[in-house]
Amino acid sequence: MTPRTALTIAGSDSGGGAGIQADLRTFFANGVHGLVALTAVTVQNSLGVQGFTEIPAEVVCAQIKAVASDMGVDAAKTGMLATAEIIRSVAKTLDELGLDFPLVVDPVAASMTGHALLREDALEAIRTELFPRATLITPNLDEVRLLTGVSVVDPASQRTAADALLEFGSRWVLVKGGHMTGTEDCVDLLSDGREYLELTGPRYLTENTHGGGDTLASAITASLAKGTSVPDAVAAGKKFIERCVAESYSLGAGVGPVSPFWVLDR
Ligand code: PXL
Repeated sequence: MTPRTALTIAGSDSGGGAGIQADLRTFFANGVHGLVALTAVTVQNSLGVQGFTEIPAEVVCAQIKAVASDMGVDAAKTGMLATAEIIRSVAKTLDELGLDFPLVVDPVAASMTGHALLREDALEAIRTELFPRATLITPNLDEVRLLTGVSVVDPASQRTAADALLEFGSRWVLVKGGHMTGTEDCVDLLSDGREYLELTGPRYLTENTHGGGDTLASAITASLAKGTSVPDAVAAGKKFIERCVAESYSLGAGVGPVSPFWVLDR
């Protein structure tokens, strides 16, 4: 039987833990066929990102058009987009395609080790060009602060951040609470401005969380490709990433990846 398709518009991680590598294995683990529009090639290992080269914007868009016109896209996600030009071109291409599928925008700004994955002015382009077209945006707390100026420290400020982010025009926002300190659990807040759904899960004591944000966003995208509602897709994605964090491993001298290997035993 032909599986549903999910498209990732994102960068490559030479260390194999984040970016399109994380997206493709997450799509596979969730039973959807992964399609790729590569935006950038990063040079990195567990110790950090040494640099990146972006793919020409017209090549990024040609990849999207090639797969959409022939194979069809049931859902898409964006990760590392590298430059404002790529972001503007992707937005235009999505419009040309009619954007008749769910779009998850993970506003990736920097790696966990603090290396910029976006050229300057590009975050503003994500906010103005992609958020209004997004079904769901999935910022972590650093990205929330960069995008809104709100520092999330408790449930009240998490709600303030959700409201501020929804002003940029996405249908739903998931304010991920994983980076909040002083809480025993990881509490994420999902909202469309009417519903405010708190998703609570365990916090695992591991340093090896490389690729965690990408894995969550792509697991959600896979569920959306299968026709799941946004709240159910986010709940399923959170369960998936929890297990991947619980089973993360160290590789290299720095930060190791989250792991979907457990699906092989399912
Ligand atoms: O996890 C964010 C991310 C996304 N995409 C690429 C990355 C990273 C983090 O390092 O390298 C290509």
